Amino acid sequence: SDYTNEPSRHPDLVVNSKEPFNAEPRRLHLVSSYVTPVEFFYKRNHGPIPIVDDIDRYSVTVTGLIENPKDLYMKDIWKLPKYFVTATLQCAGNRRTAMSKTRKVKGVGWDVAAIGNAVWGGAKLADVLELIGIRKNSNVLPSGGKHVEFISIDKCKEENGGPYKASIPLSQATNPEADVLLAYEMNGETLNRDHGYPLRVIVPGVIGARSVKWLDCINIAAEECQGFFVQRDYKMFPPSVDWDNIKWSTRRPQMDFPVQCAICSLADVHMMKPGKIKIKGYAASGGGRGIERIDVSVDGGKTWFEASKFQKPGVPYVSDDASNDKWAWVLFEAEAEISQGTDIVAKAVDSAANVQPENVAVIWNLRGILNTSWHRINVRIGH
Ligand code: MTE
Ligand code: MO
Repeated sequence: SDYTNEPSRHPDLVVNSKEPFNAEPRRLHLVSSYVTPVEFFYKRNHGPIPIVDDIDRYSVTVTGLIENPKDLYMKDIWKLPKYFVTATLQCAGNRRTAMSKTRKVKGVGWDVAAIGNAVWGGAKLADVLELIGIRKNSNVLPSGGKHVEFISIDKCKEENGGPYKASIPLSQATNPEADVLLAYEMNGETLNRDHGYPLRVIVPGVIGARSVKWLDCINIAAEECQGFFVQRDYKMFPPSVDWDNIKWSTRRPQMDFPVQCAICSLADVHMMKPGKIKIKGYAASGGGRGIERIDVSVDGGKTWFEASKFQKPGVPYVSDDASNDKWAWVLFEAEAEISQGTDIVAKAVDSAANVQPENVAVIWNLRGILNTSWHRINVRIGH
């Protein structure tokens, strides 16, 4: 494959793999702002970054189980009502490196920053599908169409040189409330090449793997996508399954991400003098569920207190407030007095009262996805 035309990137990113380019920001950069700057937004790729240089000739082909297949040009997409959706994108592999410490897993290693929050601007997929005659809130079409598949123009070795692809149910794609976007803007700027220029899918509340970048084709199908990343990757297996006994077809592709949180103001091992410590991080849940609470412990999990949380800086976040960005993370902050070596722990509770597992061992899985175990920082007293 050809990696000679990669875009330039911020030098402060932590590069987890160079080709394909996979990188995340440093922890502190991640929680410096509610909306993650584009240059500090994690980049997750499976091949070289495609180049689309003639925007007038670029089109998305909508095809499959529909009467009139159609090429949609950017001018057709731009004409549709424009929506801004603040949504957190999280890779299912976020925190994979820590899962490997229990038992080795397969995949690109990530610290806690394979996640970011952006304001995505674009057309609603429900409006795009209406253009080709598919009604809002359709569960199944007379043709048997039940899934919407997104096919990219990139080339991945997992697909034997073919494009990255994924699908979502038609019901989600045609539900305007699900806020699925064909996005052409990120934080008010034209989407850049790393993040999917000229057009990408954003599926809020769902693992990043379904938000296909560099969209080439939308295929209406009876079955979910049969591609590698849907059928043989991004599935959650129990700890008993390993590479010698895995049966991919026994599990469903992961969609919503579970409740997650991480401390971003401290390294895994934090050296300090006795005194005050600031604990800052993020919490997020999938499916549009809000964050009810973030519990923090400075005695390794024996006793807990609540962190303060916010989306808009200076405005306390209340989990059921209608003005919240429902697809977005919340940032949290707490302060404590530390006099001796200890573990600082954070865990979040979402609006459905879902909680995070205490240990990574109970959710260990061979692909190392969805590490949502309590986030622990080891504090040592010294210089
Ligand atoms: N789309 C294409 N075409 N190719 C890819 O490799 N990676 C997916 C998804 N969409 C990918 C893709 C994965 S696994 C994630 S987590 C997100 O894009 C990452 O999006 P980002 O790089 O904009 O952060
Ligand atoms: Mo991902």
